[in-house]
Parts: sequence; structure tokens; C-alpha cells
Amino acid sequence: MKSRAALAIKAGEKLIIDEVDVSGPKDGEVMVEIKATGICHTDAFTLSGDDPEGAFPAILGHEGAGIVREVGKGVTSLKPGDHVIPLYTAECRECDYCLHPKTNLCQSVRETQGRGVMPNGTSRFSYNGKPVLHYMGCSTFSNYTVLPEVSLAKIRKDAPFDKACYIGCGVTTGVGAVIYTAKAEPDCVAIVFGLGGIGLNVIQGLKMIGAKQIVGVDINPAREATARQFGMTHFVNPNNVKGDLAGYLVEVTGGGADYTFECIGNTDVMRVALESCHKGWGESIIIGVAGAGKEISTRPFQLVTGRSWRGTAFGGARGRTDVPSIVDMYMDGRINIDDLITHKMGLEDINKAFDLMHAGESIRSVVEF
Ligand code: NAD
Ligand code: 022
Ligand code: ZN
Ligand code: ZN
Repeated sequence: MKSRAALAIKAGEKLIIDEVDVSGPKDGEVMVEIKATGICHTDAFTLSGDDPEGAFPAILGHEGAGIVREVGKGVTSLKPGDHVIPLYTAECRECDYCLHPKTNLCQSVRETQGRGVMPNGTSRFSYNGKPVLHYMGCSTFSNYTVLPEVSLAKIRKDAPFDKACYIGCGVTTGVGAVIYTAKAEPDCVAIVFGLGGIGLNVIQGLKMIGAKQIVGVDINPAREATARQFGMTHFVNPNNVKGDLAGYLVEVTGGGADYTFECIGNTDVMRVALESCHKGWGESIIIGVAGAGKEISTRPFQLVTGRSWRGTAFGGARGRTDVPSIVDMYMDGRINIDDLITHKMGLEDINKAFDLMHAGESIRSVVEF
């Protein structure tokens, strides 16, 4: 069938809006009509050509929501009409990783997903008769896309697509880092570095669990107001701090934070985030994705004295199990998504969403099909 899509033909070029061909779901696969998609940093990172694993031509997009239209042979957990969120971190519930209590990194489709193909090694997309690659197993920049059954979370039908799509990456990553990765306790003290589409969700996760002090750090003063609305109690602009930033933050938190979250992808900030943790027990969680080949450093003394460095993918969420409960949190009014979606547009304007993101003008842009 035909589908409207935004195509990434070559690294460094703008997306092209055109009709592509999508073939039906094979065994264990599901065809989804995408109703809305967010535009997130990793889409831009791959499009720029800086992502060493980026392959072209491809249909990008990994933050979507839509409706199941057709299921392939052997699919049992989904049927046409079901509302779903695509998962760039699958959950098969059978692999060694899914069966291990300490990780959400299901490996069932990991290798083929990384190569831009379905588990049988082929693509369902083509353009002018030539195959086009999938992206992060999702390709939500196409009105119709095909995914493995294990890469879809079934969600309630009363959740609006234009908000639910953000749960496909940003919301779950930020809120999940607090509740699944850190398992932060009520009355904890936390510092959040970077108050963008991820950091603001970390802040609202911390507020939800009842953190005592939530310090936000950003070089963009315009982010202070939104962050306060979402639960930030103290704002620090590093450009206004004389001397050592970590030392200043340890002072502000009365000895250091129980948890710090790096939501930028800057390796220098990652060091500050570790060193502003409380001696003896503070944990620093890296969410930001740094450029290829970057390294982090600190003095081993920082770790020997009881601080730890950790990382998280997709907020530690097990997609099929946890995403529906994040949707419930939104529908119950426990988390705010509406105020983070600063721009909405049609697919024809998707390149504007990339411009807004690069300019730091948007928190999230959402494209509705
Ligand atoms: P964003 O651009 O919306 O926000 C980044 C914020 O950091 C901005 O407000 C910016 O002003 C601020 N900032 C930049 N440099 C700074 C500095 N030196 N000190 C303080 N603040 C600074 O980005 P986002 O959408 O929130 O994404 C943040 C990071 O999270 C990206 O690297 C993204 O790829 C990553 N991410 C990771 C996962 C995961 O699963 N681990 C999932 C989604 C996104
Ligand atoms: C989402 N991300 C950034 C912005 N939006 C993002 C990028 C990468 C990861 C998570 C979120 C990530 C962390 C760890 C891994 N990835 C590897 C997981 C594994 O090896 O099991 C990651 C993921 C998917 C892909 C690449 C890297 C991919 O599909 N190409 C989850
Ligand atoms: Zn993302
Ligand atoms: Zn698995």
C-alpha cells in the first residue's frame, strides 16, 4: 500500500515528503497507522550524519502513537483497532535480558533493528522500487509502518494520540529514570542537569514521588519558568556561578544530592553531575547521549567514597508492561504532557520541527497525520 512519509534520503539533507510503498506485516509483525509523532534529538543526530550507525535511505521517527490496522501470522497480543505506542526498546518477555530483573534492554530484535530491517532481515518500505530502511524499529515519520509484535505497547483508547506519542520516548525516559532506574524515595534531594524535553520530565517524576528538593541546572534562563511549574524548587544557571559548579551544588543541597540526572549529553556536565552527588550514597544517572567517541572522567576517589555512576535507556521502562501505566498517570492527571508540547504541525512542515529544536525554541514538536 501507499503511505505518506518523510524520507531521509542522505545524511545532512532535509527530509523529503512523498508517498512510499509499505508491504503488509509478515509473521510476528503488525501494521500500524501512525496518528501522531514527536520529533526528538536522536532523529536529528542520525539525520545530521554524526551517528556512525546511521544508514540511509531511511524513514526516521521513534516517538509515535497509532492504531493497529493489520496483524501478521502468529500475532496473538494485538488485533486491528487496538491503540498502540511503538517501542524502540522491545519487550519479548522471553530473552535472558527480559527474564533478568535488573534490565529493560530486551535483545530479541536488537541486531536487526540496529541494521534498519525487520527480524527476518528485510525492509517493509520501498521508494521508487528500492528498499528504504526502518529506524529504531519504529519509523514513525510514516503514516503507515510495520513493527514486530514485541515492539508495541497496547494502550487505552481514550488517550489522545497527540499527547500519547510523547510517551514513546521523552516522557517515559524522564519519568522512568526517576521511578524505574533510580527508584528514588520520597523526601530525596535531586539535581537535574538540562531542562529540555527530557529534564522537565525528570522534574515532574521527582515531584510525583515527593522529592524534598529539586535543583534544576540550565544555561538557558528561559527554561526556569517551565521547570518551576513542573516542580523545580531551585534554579542554577552555571553561567552565573563563580568557581567550581559541583562545589556550589553540594553547598546548595546541604552536602550533595541523593540523585543527579544528566539530561544533556555533555561529558563535562556528566562529571559535575557525579561530583555533586552526596558522599557515601549519591547516585548519578546518565540519560543524555554523548557524541560518538566521547569519554567521561573523574578521580576514582569520587567512586571510592561511595558515589556511583549509572545510565539508563528509555528510563529503564519495560515497554509493554510499563508504558500503559505511564499513559494512566497522564490520564489521571498525575503527569502533565500538554504544556510540554509547544508546537504542532502537519507532516509537510516536519523540517520546521527540526529547526525549532536546533534553535532551542521548542520543548516538543508533534506532527499529526
Ligand atoms: P533538549 O535540547 O530539549 O534539552 C537540553 C537542555 O540542556 C537545554 O535546555 C539546554 O539549554 C541545556 N544545556 C545545554 N548545554 C548545557 C550545559 N552545558 N549546562 C547546562 N544546561 C545545558 O534535549 P532533550 O530532548 O531534553 O534531550 C536531552 C538528552 O537526552 C539528549 O542527549 C538525548 O539524546 C537524550 N535522550 C536519551 C534517552 C535515553 O534513553 N537515554 C532518551 C531520550 C533522549
Ligand atoms: C532516544 N534516544 C535518544 C533520544 N531519543 C536514545 C538513544 C539511544 C538509546 C536510548 C535512547 C540507547 C541506549 C542504549 C542503547 N540504545 C543500546 C541498547 C542495546 O544495545 O540493547 C539504543 C537503542 C536503540 C538503537 C540504538 C541504541 C537503535 O535502534 N538503533 C535503544
Ligand atoms: Zn527520543
Ligand atoms: Zn526480551
